[in-house]
Amino acid sequence: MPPESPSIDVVIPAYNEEASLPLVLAAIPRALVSRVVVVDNNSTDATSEVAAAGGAQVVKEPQPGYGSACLAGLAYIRRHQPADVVVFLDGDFSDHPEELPSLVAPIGEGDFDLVIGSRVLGSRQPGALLPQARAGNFIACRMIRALYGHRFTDLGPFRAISWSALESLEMSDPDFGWTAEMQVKALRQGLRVTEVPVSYRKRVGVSKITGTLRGTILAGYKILWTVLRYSTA
Ligand SMILES: Nc1nc2c(ncn2[C@@H]2O[C@H](COP(=O)(O)OP(=O)(O)O)[C@@H](O)[C@H]2O)c(=O)[nH]1
Ligand SMILES: [Mg+2]
Repeated sequence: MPPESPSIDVVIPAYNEEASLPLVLAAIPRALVSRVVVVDNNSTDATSEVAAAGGAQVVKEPQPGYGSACLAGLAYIRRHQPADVVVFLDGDFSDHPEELPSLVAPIGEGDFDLVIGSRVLGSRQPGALLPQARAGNFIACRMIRALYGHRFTDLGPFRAISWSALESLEMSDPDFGWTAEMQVKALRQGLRVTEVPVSYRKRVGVSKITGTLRGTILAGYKILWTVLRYSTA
């Protein structure tokens, strides 16, 4: 039985997010969080500096990619006394960090191992979730349902997972397959997964993934491939 109020590490992958990161860091309910790790992949702006000024532990990862950044954050945590739960959060201020308690609650109550913040179930500012992201999510969730028999509504980045469950997943995706990999591996391993609604607003600064044609194509391809790949593993 996990404790009622688990200790929490927050991992934020960030690439050129100097404008949004201070807002993200200020909105995290710090009293509930042991440590915030910002993973910077060769940003050319002041991402690392604003992260440190906002009280985060800065980890630098030369290998580019969303998954590589998350892996580097986890490697750091593994070496420095992991908390009970890891919360992943983007650095763009699209998510509402103050909603962290509702993400962690199902784990703290001992009922679940992985909790996905669903932007589809939550309230979205018009235009916040781009049409290509909505379509990609929908297709990926349909495929997951067909291949794994579980109904997700989103592959959102704001999520909570117990450290022990996360370690058992042996995450490996270096880029856009990261979120899907976590969800399908959790299903394959029979982890207890659920979703809670989260709010979503337009990001501060420039999109690196679904706001670009290249990012959309690469992410769409990689996510669907990841869903397929682990279905036969
Ligand atoms: N460290 C790191 N962070 C990244 C990389 N690509 C995107 N991010 C971060 O991942 C999050 C999501 O990216 P974003 O540009 O918002 O993509 P979108 O939500 O699809 O528009 C943001 O916090 C980005 O700074 C990367 O290569 N390395
Ligand atoms: Mg974003």
